[in-house]
Amino acid sequence: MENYSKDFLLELYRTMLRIRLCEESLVEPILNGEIKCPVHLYTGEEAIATGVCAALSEYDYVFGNHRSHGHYLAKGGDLKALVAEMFGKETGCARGRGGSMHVIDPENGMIGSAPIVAGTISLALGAALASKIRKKNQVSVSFFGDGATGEGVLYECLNFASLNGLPILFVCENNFYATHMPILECRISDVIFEIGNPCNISSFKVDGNNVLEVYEVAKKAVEKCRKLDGPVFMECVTYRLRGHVGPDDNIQGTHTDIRSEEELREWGKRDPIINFRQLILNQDQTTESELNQIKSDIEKEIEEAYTFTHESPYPHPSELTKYVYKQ
Ligand SMILES: Cc1ncc(C[n+]2csc(CCOP(=O)(O)OP(=O)(O)O)c2C)c(N)n1
Ligand SMILES: [Mg+2]
Repeated sequence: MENYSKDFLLELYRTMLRIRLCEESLVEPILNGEIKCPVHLYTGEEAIATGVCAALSEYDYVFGNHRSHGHYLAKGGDLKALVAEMFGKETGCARGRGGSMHVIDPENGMIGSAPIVAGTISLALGAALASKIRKKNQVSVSFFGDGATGEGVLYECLNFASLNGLPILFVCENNFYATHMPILECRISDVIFEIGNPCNISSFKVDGNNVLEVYEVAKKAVEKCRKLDGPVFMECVTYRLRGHVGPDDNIQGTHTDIRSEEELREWGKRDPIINFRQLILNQDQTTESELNQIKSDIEKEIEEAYTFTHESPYPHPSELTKYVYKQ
């Protein structure tokens, strides 16, 4: 392990835990029906958004998908506005009109997310093209799942990005399932990073549950992109510890989670936050009490976000179509 400052290590820990606790706070309101939009939790995958976004500047851009709370928070998105969005409030990050799958905070470089699988990859590409033309020195990151490798637009974007030397980092979060479809039922291989090779894109396979490994590869990738020596492709291998949509596909009565108990147990042992916590404790980088303080500060922030949300109004019915595009 390189020599990281204590502040940096604690910041990585804080970011991952903040994502985890914020999302876990949504579980009860999802189950009791207070939250009405579909919610795809990022639980277990926090090291990817955290490691990649730690390598970015505030001016860089991030584009997400249907499972993007982690990308939003790691890029500096406002936590209060995220919670308010889940409850459909006017103070939400998409003014209560978008819900969990349309989280956005342009001021902090989270340019948007959308549930169409692979739907934002070409948007990230466009942002990277604009950055190059305008000589802005900004890097665009496109986060997508293994399921997006079944969409043609990804391959068009890889080709175009390489052909034009665009400053874009493709980050594939390979959690081995697309909804309830195991990867080997829809792909000839469960190894993804090689799809960058035919386009001469530097491509890497990374342990997506190891935040330092993600950060180290992302940092070099971002430097390469910034020099217009990119693009770069990262496959981050991970696993979701919750259901595809909602906290647990079984609890919700649908019994659609076909993953075995044993597989879940094995991946549970590779929890990115628990393992990183142990690593920094073992290396005497921190103490239990410091880590507990971080946790209670986050819990307080989340509590305040709920007060803010419950005190916020719903959008006025007269504004139902206000932001709907009309020709
Ligand atoms: C174009 C398109 N096809 C199908 C769907 C339905 N759908 C929603 S999420 C999903 C699976 C996505 O899997 P993956 O990209 O691996 O992301 P994960 O949910 O595993 O994070 C599918 C097929 C969709 N939203 N868009
Ligand atoms: Mg997947």
